[in-house]
Amino acid sequence: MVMADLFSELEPEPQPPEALGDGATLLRGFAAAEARDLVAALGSITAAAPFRHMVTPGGHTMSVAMTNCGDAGWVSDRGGYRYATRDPESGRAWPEMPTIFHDLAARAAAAGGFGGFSANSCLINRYEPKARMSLHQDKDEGDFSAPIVSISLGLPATFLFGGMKRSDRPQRFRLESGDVVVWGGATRMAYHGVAPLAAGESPLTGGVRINLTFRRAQLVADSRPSQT
Ligand code: MD6
Ligand code: FE
Repeated sequence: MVMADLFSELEPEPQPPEALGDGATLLRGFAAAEARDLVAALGSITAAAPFRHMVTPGGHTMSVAMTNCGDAGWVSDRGGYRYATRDPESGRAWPEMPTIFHDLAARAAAAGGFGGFSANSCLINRYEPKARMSLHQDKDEGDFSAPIVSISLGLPATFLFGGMKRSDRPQRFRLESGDVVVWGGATRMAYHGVAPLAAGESPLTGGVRINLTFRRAQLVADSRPSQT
């Protein structure tokens, strides 16, 4: 194998946009060149706001560990799902969103057809083997004109992309490290989830998958909890 092949394996080339649905675009490899810097920036964020397993309003502990950075963070507890300006574990503001996070999310959104996206919230998801995200809609943001930008890092996962009803059979596609999904418009409320993570070893993150999900959340007051 020549050196060029070795490098291209470590850092996949950005691929042309693939439409997943009306307003939903998969940008394979879009974040590959910055993946290492994104993971490096997580260190100080998780030192200040450690990963934790949140509890759903129904009382289930989520298998995915989460934290946030930015002006608002998505949280869940027995009271519901909502955006909060402070980390409920510490009472302090969430760590600042690194500029490279914000700017990469804006560039990805533009590539997906949503110019002018300025994320004020980044939910950071950590999947250990067997961790999964059941089908859900992202509906706590208040402003649904802004897209969501989702970056995959480390171990690959199977993403489930369903329809407007929970019972619609989802399409399945593989998300690799460096892949970005931009999600807005007509499919903004589509049900989606992540299949149980297969064990593996990533040169970037070790035995886990990290997902960064950027949103524009309304911050008039801390948003009202939803219960579903
Ligand atoms: C994940 N992602 O990929 C979970 N939500 O780990 C999401 O729940 C998600 O990727 C809205 C838009 C894009 C996403
Ligand atoms: Fe989601």
